[in-house]
Amino acid sequence: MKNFIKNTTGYVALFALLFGFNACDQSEVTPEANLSAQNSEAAHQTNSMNLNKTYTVELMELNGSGVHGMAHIELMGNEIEVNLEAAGLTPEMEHMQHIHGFTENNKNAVCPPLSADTNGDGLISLAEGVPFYGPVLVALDPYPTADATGMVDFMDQYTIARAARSLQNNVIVLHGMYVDGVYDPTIPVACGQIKVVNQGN
Ligand SMILES: [Cu+2]
Repeated sequence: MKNFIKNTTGYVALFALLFGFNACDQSEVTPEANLSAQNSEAAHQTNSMNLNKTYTVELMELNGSGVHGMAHIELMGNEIEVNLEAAGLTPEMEHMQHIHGFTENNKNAVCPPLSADTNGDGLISLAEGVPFYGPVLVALDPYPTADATGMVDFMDQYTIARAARSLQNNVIVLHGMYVDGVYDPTIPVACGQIKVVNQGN
């Protein structure tokens, strides 16, 4: 372990992040590490912030659904942890939920305005929203089923592709409600822009 630390000082900080111990408190400190000890506390903080970005999403209703909620996303390398709570969903039904966005450079996803309803039926369909929020980038599955009061409390982790890592260019969309007495699992019922809380620097 001692040689390991000497030879791979750079990994120590990484392991500290991954496994929760603080390398600054280790008694086996190399001379090299001692030289930089005065800066180590700041370095640890910088490293951890560079590796973790946090985002919030305020989910607001679409199509008069009455659905609202909040999501919190933590990005660690190419992994995200998504915590999502929503209310006002159709009880006891499964609700698809996705991160939507565009993979083209500099094209930002937005939540669709009323004018997205191009066929004028009073509802923004999944397809009518696509020009605004783009295709599905990350399916937040297995999709939750709302409880008897229409609430969802969801948490899961995903590996995401490089194209999805500019999370603030994307939105989260929740789907599924009754339309004319028939449950439409695709229709958008809530949407929210992903916003950066911690830029990571
Ligand atoms: Cu979707």
